[in-house]
Amino acid sequence: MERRDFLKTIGAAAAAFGAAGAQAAAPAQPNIVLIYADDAGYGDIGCYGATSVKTPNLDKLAGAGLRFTHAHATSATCTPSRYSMVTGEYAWRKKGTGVLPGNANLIVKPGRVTIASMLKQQGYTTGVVGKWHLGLGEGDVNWNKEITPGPREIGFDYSFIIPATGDRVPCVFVENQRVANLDPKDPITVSYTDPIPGEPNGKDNPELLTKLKPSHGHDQAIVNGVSRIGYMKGGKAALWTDENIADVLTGKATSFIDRNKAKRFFLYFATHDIHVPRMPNPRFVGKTSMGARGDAIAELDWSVGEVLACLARNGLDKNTLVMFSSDNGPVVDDGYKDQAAEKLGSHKPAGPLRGGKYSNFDGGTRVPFLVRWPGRVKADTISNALVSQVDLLSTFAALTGGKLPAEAGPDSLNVLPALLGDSKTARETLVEHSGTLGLVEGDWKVIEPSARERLQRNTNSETGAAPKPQLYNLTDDIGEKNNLADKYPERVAKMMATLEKIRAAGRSR
Ligand code: NG6
Ligand code: CA
Repeated sequence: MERRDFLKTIGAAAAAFGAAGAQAAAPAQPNIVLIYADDAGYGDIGCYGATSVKTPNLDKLAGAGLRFTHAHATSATCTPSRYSMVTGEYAWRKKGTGVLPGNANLIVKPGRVTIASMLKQQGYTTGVVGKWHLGLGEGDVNWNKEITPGPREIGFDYSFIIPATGDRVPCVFVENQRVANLDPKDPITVSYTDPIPGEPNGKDNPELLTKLKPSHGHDQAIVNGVSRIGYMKGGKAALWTDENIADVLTGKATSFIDRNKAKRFFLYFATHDIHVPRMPNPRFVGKTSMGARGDAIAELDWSVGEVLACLARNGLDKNTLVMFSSDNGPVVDDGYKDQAAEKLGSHKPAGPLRGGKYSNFDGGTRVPFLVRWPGRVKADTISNALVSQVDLLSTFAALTGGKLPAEAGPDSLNVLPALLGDSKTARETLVEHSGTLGLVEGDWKVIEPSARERLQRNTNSETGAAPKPQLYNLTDDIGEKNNLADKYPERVAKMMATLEKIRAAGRSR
C-alpha cells in the first residue's frame, strides 16, 4: 500500500471509529435513506397527534430517533420543494420551478452540485425511487427512447420513477431513463395541449370513469378508469395500475437496498402516497374510517415499515441514517371525489397549524420530519430547532466530509448538529414559499402582502394571502390566528427588510 493510501485508510478508520462515539466531529459515512412522502401533513401521522389512522411504523421510527416540530419543506407544493431539497437553492429564486406538467424538461442543470452528486463524490451509490416531478429530457420528450438528461445526469446511479405525479400523464414508470415494460410496437404519445384524436377523455367520456371521478380538473386522458391531467396514447403494457404503485415502488426501494447492502448507499425514496388519485391497494381499503385519504396514510406507513424491515434484515440498522419527511402540507379535496372531505371526521391533517398545501400559513410547509440513526441519534427525543429540507445538501456534506464549492447550495445551511440532536437550535431565519413569501425569524413570522386569492381554487385551502403584511408569533400562536402586524409595525418593517435582503442577495449561505 502506498503511503498516501495508507494514510487515507487510517483516516477512514478514525472517522468510522469517531462516529461511534457520542460527540464525533470526524465525518462519518452511514448509508442514508431519505423517505419522502407526498402531501402528508403535520397532523397526519400518529407521532404528530393523529388518532384516526394508525401509523405504527412511523411511530416506531420516531421512537427510535428524533422528531422535529419545526422542520419545513421549502414550498407548499411539490416541484419547488423537491427542487430545493435536491439543489440546496430556494426554488422561488428560479423561474420555471412551479408544479410541472408531465412532459416538462429537467429543471436541474446537469453538472450542478446536488444532494446525489455530492454523495456520489463521497463514494456513495445513489438511487431514486418514486415520484420525481423535476422534469426529464430536453425539448420534445420522446418517451420511446432513452430519456436524457434525467436523474443520472444529476447524480443518481439508479432511478425508478413516476415522471411527474400520479394524476399526470404519462402513467408509466421510467427505470434508468427508459419507460419500463414498453412495447416498441405500441409507442407513447403525450400532449399537454390538445386531445389526441380517437382517445377517450374524462370530459367527453365520463361513462368510462369506473374507478374515480374528478371533483375539479383531471378530466383528460383516462388510464385505469381514472381521468388525469394531460393526454396520452399508447404504451398499454407499460401503464401502471394505481392500486399497485406502493407495492411496486416499495419493492424497488427494498431491492435497491438489498443490491447495495455491501456498499455505502444513498436512497431517495419518494412515495406516491398520499397524493391524488388516492387508490390504495385493496388490502388497505377500509383500514381507517377516513376513506381513501386515511387508507393511503396506512399504506404509506406500510411502505416505511417495509424499508425498515429490509434494513434490519440486512443488518444495516446501526449504519444507516433514516429520515422521513413530506414535500408540502396536506390537502383534503385535491381534485377527485374520493370522499376524503366527507369522511375526515375529527382528523386534523395539519394538526394545530393553519392552512395546508398551497398555503403561506405554516400548514403549507411545516411537515413531519424524523431522523433515526441508532447509536448516534438519541432515541425518543424531540427537537424544536428550525430546519429546512433545503439544508440537506450542506448537512449531508458536513456529515460525510463532502466539500461544497462556494456557488453550490446557495441557501443550504449546515444543520448537522441539530439533525443529530447535539444542538437544540439551527436556523435563525427561514423563508417559506407558496407563490408569495414569508419569513420566520425566532418566534416570529411575517407574510408579505399579495394579491392572490384567499382560497386556493376548489380545494378550500387557505392560501394565507392578504393585501397587507401579516405578523404572527408562532410560539404563542402556532395556529396563526392573531395578526399582530398593526401592533408591531416596526417588527414588520424590519422582517420585511430582512426578507428583501435574502431575496436580493441571491443566496443566504
Ligand atoms: C394541481 C392539481 C392537483 C395536484 C397539484 C400538484 C388540478 C385541478 N389540481 O394543479 O391535483 O396535482 O397540482 O400537486 O389539476 S403536487 O403535490 O405535485 O405539487
Ligand atoms: Ca406534494
